[in-house]
Amino acid sequence: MLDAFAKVVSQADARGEYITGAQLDALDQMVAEGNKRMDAVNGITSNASAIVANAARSLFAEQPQLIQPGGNAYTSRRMAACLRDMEIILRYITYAMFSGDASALDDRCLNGLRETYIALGTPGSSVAAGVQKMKEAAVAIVSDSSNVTNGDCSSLISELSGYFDRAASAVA
Ligand code: PEB
Repeated sequence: MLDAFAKVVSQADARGEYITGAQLDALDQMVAEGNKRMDAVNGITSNASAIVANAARSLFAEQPQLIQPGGNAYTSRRMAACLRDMEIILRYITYAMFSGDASALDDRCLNGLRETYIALGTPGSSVAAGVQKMKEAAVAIVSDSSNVTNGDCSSLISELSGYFDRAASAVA
């Protein structure tokens, strides 16, 4: 599991080279803008239950077969597993956002997840649709400029969106 700093070190080490000026500049920028990143993580983390519940509600409204008898989220056991899965995926996305690197998300959550859903008979495309709904909610929270010092969050938001897209395409 790497963060943005450890990633640069491991790449430099693999090539037997010093850390480049461009890499230092990028990390310097990340430190300088660290408060925005922490605010983004905090905003998602403290609204996690609402993000998950609203995304699930909206997914089931669009794909009602999931909650009908025989559906993949039918019975409270499967419904609970589904909400739990969405929460797990969201949690790993917050780790990626916090560390500025996707490796925690990749290695500990997404690796093998598609195969797990195939084995379970759970439709990965529906999980991906749920992840996209969580993305919309998370981006709205991070973009909300009320009660915070205003600044440009566009690159943070595209990084964040990228982690959701990565999770969605890993299972779709
Ligand atoms: C992944 N999900 C399920 C299982 C596992 C995961 C390993 C099987 C074991 C169990 O039931 O607990 N676990 C999960 C995860 C990690 C992990 C992401 C990462 C570290 O360790 N059903 C739907 C929706 C979707 C869904 C489309 C969006 O209709 C999910 C939610 N996951 C779902 C369901 C089950 C499941 C299990 C319903 C139960 C399947 C079953 O037993 O029939």
